[in-house]
Amino acid sequence: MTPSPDLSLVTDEADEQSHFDELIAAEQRIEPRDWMPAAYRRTLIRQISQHGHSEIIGMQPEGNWITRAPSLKRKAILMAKVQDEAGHGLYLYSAAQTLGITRDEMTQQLIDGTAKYSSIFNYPTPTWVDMGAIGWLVDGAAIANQVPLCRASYGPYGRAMVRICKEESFHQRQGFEILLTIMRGTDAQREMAQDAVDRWYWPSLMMFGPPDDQSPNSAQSMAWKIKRFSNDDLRQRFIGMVVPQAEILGVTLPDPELHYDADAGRWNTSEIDWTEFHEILAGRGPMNAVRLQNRRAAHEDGAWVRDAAAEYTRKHAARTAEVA
Ligand code: BYC
Repeated sequence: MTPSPDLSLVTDEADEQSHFDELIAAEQRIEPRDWMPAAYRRTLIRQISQHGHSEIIGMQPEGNWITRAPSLKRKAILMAKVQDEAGHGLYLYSAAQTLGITRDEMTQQLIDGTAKYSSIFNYPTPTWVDMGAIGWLVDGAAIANQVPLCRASYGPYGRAMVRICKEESFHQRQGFEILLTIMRGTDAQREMAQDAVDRWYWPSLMMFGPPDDQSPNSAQSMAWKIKRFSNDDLRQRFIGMVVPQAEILGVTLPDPELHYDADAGRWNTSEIDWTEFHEILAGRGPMNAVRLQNRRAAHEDGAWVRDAAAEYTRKHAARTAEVA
């Protein structure tokens, strides 16, 4: 005899789904113990863990300059910024862990190259002025992308983003201030600043992801209110933000086509080099191999710390059991 299907389970699942849909429609937050569709959970794990990896890998291009910062004050500021990025990585990994993935699994995906991290961190930082350009443009793009994520429908992600955005906004200002100081210097310094802006402008625009018509995840992520704006809309906002700031700095954005089309209400730009973007995503950017190699080496060098912590936990549990 064929067993009859358990209709109560079907109804439960349908009820859970409609409760989830109602929460999303009412701008309520989904919390870790709430029911959620498996694909929503997978998307969040993908985005939050990749975001965490970006913060951790993002420590390298600037960490490269801590020992060579031009003054004690600049060194202290840069160290604080890089430490903030480690903190952001940890908040994000913690948020992802609430969805059922472990920190070990995420780390493994990063070091074996199966998880992505932001394309932007695969470019070199050959000069001190790059610290200014990164702060201004890269952290500026991060803010444009991340402020809407403070309203992400998943509670732990949205709450982590609130603190992260506050710190990013300090990072952006320190970068702008480095550039402003250098632009008030000699002609050679101004040329260095322009060169750094030329190198970082286009990669910053790529941080927002592929164009909307080539972004497979956007529609569903926006329906779930994880993403609040499309990749192209956020890119437009960012351009609107940096154009007046470039004027104040006295640098030129390296796009001769850039102008505001008042009728369309949009910035017109030259075509972004998406081939370069896809090469980087495929692991063939200028610094991909170095970034991953450094991360792998740091993980291996830290093995003794993990072993010691595990051994301490084991001994502590054994002692507690003895006393009991
Ligand atoms: N780089 O369908 P799409 C920081 C991938 S940290 C690499 O549009 P989605 C900072 C995308 O993952 C900056 N990969 O995807 C830190 C997807 O691949 P999978 C990091 C990219 O998720 C230290 C595929 O392309 N910020 O600012 O809807 C110092 C198709 O894309 C990139 C975040 O992570 C990219 N640029 O939208 C200073 C923010 N773009 O996973 C600064 C949170 C796309 O399907 N993340 N891809 O294999 C997001 O907002 C979204 O995930 C994205 C992409 C807008 C990035």
